[in-house]
Amino acid sequence: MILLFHPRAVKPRSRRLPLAVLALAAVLEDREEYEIVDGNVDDDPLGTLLGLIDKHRVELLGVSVMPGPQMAAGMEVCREIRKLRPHVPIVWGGYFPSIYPEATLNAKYIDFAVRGQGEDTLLELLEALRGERTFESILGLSYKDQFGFHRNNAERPMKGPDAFPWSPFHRLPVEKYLRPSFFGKRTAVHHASIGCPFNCSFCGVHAAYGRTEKFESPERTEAILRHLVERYNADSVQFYDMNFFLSEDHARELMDRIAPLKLRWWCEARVDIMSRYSDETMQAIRRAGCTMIFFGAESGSDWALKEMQKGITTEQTLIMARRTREAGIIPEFSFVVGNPKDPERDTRETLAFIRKIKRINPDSEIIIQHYTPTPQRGSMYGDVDDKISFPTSPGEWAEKKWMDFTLRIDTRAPWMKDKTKRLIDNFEIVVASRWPTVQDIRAPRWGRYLLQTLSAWRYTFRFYTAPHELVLAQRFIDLRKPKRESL
Ligand code: B12
Repeated sequence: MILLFHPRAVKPRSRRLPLAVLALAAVLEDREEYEIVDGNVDDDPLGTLLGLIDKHRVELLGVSVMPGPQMAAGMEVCREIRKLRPHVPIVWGGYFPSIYPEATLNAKYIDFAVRGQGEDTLLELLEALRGERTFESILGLSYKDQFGFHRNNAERPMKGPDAFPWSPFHRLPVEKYLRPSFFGKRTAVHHASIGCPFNCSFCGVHAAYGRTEKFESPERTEAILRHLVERYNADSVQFYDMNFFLSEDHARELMDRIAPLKLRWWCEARVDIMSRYSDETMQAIRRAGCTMIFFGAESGSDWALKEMQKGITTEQTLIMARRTREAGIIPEFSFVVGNPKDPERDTRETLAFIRKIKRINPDSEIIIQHYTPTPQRGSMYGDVDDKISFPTSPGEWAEKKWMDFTLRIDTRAPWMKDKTKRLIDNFEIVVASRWPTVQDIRAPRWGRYLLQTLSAWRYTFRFYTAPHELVLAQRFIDLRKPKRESL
């Protein structure tokens, strides 16, 4: 039997269908005996895994690991399994081992790390464990050889989603995953592509997958969504693709196909691409149920955007602030503030830019994070390699300091003065109070009103220093922060 383990990543209310293990389950279905254990629904995943190991001949424990709290949860369970059932081989896959294969293999309790797309690598790893092929022959695999040396095989070229079967949703208690959100009462998730063709200096996607994006056919996206609607009563969906929209023709076809499903949905897109779309396409997107679009605006400085290789301009962000307002779609603009080259100037210009966006479209949701580098396949932008020494094991990544780094709470970046960090954090508190996110469906109306009233004078007079009263009020109301939904 193969065990697929998805360690706990979020609070129960933010639980979502675990797409990574579902994608792996799809290639095991009807071919291998397997079980999925998800720490987001199972309060005692260690006990469940041990029970399964004792009952079946378990050939492999596959663990899906994103950087952050999910990594720490996976680490704890795997350590125990190695201690209590040392005969079970353990493989980690997902963004953590893809970006940090060396740190992954430094853990005694991990035997293999799968980098990038995992379906074929998992099947080939099973063959190798059964003596049917060599470990050297498996693309995308990192492993320890018989002398304990780390071996990193060549990258695996990516296949498009259509090359693999559908997710076997019936293997999970789907109703537990369709949670209420701003978008609906039963919100599903879907990934209609894989990878990203862009090369932003701070992002982990091309570090894990290289620089291509492959799309699912619109027919298949429609069919999967229809299944989620008809079989599980999903009424809304979050698309997790890095770029839900690339070619305008593809977007139009997909919109025409999904409009009849009457879903309300959220997706991620780019301002450069969408600012070129026609008004008719924007309307088709709205008619198809698009409610909110997340845009990585990243900075209010064109020089910083160029430095980060983002490939967009501030003008395009402003265009999309206006066009989304006209179309009746809420834009969510995310910023990574404090560029290593000139963090003070970037911060100053970005804060002023956010104020400009709010004037054009006050409904814009704003996400502010510190610029946080992610190790890349090549050298890192901003000479970060010389300035930060990254952890060398999962245990070190799980320390508070590095958890704060991963969660972009405090990157402790050597280029950032404390004064600048404080300014960014205080500004974020003031903006989040002046416009409490619509995505927090639990925040009471009086709470929103209180925050708006308390913060109005600060925003008007640009006085962001020491907003203690707002911190207290946000805590009292327990205001949710979009994109910071971890434990
Ligand atoms: C969904 C998602 C989430 C969800 C949770 C998902 C979950 N694991 O439960 C939420 C919203 C909670 C979330 C939170 C965070 N996320 Co997130 N998230 C994503 C997102 C949008 C999609 C991931 C996904 O489902 N992909 C679809 C599946 C099918 O692909 P996959 O995960 O890559 O899986 C494939 C392979 O990796 C591999 N594989 C995966 N697992 C395994 C296991 C085995 C055994 C094998 C063999 C293979 C294998 O095979 C799979 C199929 O090919 C990605 C961006 C993206 N579009 O990829 C960011 C992303 C992964 N997140 C990221 C980050 C940073 C975070 C946060 C730290 C953000 C924050 N500031 O809080 C938190 C921390 C989460 C935590 N608590 O640990 C980064 C990670 C890279 C980095 N820079 O470190 C990404 C890449 C976003 C980005 N552009 O930077 N996230």
